[in-house]
Amino acid sequence: MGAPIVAIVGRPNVGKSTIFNRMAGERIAIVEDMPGVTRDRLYASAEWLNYDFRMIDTGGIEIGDAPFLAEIRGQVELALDEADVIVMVVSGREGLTEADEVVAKMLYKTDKPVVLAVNKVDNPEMRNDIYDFYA
Ligand SMILES: Nc1nc2c(ncn2[C@@H]2O[C@H](COP(=O)(O)OP(=O)(O)OP(=O)(O)O)[C@@H](O)[C@H]2O)c(=O)[nH]1
Ligand SMILES: [Mg+2]
Repeated sequence: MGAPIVAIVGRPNVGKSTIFNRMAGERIAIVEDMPGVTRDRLYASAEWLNYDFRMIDTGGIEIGDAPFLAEIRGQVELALDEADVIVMVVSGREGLTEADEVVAKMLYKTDKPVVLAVNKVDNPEMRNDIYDFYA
């Protein structure tokens, strides 16, 4: 059996590619402060606490019916099919958004384990803002 696969999903601009690059230990995915930067899925090997695994970075899932949004959602579906574990990333800075709910709905369909990661919690005070995400 190959290494387990972790798929990183979430709405645009929450920091998925930043986490992916950090875990991979190199700058594979483009990171920018604008939504919709990642479109195709990207793969990398990673190691954390002596566990070897593979990661898939995916494009941000957004509300809307533009053709590229449908394409990104299709790419995410492929990543979900391949994954053993899914990490859904949200942003503690912006809080819970409608797009987060769209992502969550896509994940209801899978029976694979989903871990919710609240990113952009940059200081201890911001920890108080994470509880909305229990929804
Ligand atoms: N303040 C703060 N900014 C962050 C953090 N993680 C990432 N960012 C910034 O958030 C912006 C978006 O990061 P990306 O990693 O490109 O986000 P993404 O989810 O891959 O975005 P898409 O590919 O467009 O879906 C960049 O400007 C990052 O530097 C964090 O923990 N705190
Ligand atoms: Mg990205």
